[in-house]
Amino acid sequence: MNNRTLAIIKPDAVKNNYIGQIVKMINEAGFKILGLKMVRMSKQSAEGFYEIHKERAFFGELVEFMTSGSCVPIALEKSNAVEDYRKLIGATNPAEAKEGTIRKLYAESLGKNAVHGSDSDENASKEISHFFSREELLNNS
Ligand code: 3AN
Repeated sequence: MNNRTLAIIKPDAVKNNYIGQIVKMINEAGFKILGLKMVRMSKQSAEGFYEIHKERAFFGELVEFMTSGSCVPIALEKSNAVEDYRKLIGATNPAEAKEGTIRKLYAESLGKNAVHGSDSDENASKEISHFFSREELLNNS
């Protein structure tokens, strides 16, 4: 069964000009792109998106970073999308990410870690809705 996940190319990777390389890796791993845009998130939008982390010590830093420049949210579809995309991006901390993963190749640090990936089907659906209306997804899907 095909399911969905939300990727975000974060401001560090956008600033470093890695959009093309990262989208290529996503394509080559067999994901279908349902939606893609470039946005500069407001503080309110970033706080809403990362609500589950609001009690964490790094929350302020995370919101500040995610609003520091434009990012590229991408809605993706594939069988086993959430798990397969997380395998493709590697561990949260790039120092622990496996060779050949997006974070190993393009992330700067634990905070500035190049890409986001949903952690469950339920969150994927919420996160896709955070950035995309139905009309903005492939064939209104
Ligand atoms: P992942 O993005 O791999 O799902 P989470 O959900 O644990 O990781 O963390 C969300 C985001 O918060 C990470 N992508 C990272 O940018 C940031 N983050 C996580 N832990 C830290 C930390 N200790 N210090 C700074 N930022 C962090």
